[in-house]
Amino acid sequence: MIIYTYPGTRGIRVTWAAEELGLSYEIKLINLKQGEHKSASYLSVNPEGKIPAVKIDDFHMAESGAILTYLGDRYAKLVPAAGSKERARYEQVMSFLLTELEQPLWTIAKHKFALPEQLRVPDVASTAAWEFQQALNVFANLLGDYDYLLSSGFSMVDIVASQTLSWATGAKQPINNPIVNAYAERMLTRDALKRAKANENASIS
Ligand SMILES: N[C@@H](CCC(=O)N[C@@H](CS)C(=O)NCC(=O)O)C(=O)O
Repeated sequence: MIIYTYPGTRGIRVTWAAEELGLSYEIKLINLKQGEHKSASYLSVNPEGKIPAVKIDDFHMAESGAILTYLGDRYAKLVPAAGSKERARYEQVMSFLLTELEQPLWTIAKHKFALPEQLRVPDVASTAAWEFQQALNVFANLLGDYDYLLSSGFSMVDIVASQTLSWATGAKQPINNPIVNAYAERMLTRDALKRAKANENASIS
């Protein structure tokens, strides 16, 4: 598998998942800072011009959540069986993470640095910060006082959730719930994530 990624992006979700699954993979660095994600060659990999993407066998795939679910299904690990009750919960949580918890953070980032300057509306930041806190309350209820988001144990949704919580911390959005903070700390100190980060960083030099 080839993983198209850049350190400090959602690409780490895929590299982390590959490490958890014990897959061998090659990292192809797409330098966001130099605009490589909009180059013709990368647009042929992911027409969205976004990171991450993967090449598996003879096809390309984009969208971090979808890639994680696909890999889990393909290797029958870290994703509950299709059609099961646990899979229903998995799908619900994954959609919530990508469309509710992450989106306010992405709005803040887009209007701070990701959009072309003339399209940025800095005033949306306070509304997005409020939306993030609303979603965080929902997240805390979903987690309850369990170790993982699924009763069956660590899964791909824990990767997306904890990477999103770490993004929030980096974006200075407060997380005042000790159970959520302890959960994030446990997930973000997993060995597979350490290896994934080291591999991504090594690919830069
Ligand atoms: N929904 C996509 C979002 C991908 C995305 O926006 N990635 C960012 C980096 S974290 C990116 O490539 N940004 C460049 C841009 O939007 O031009 C996913 O989860 O994979």
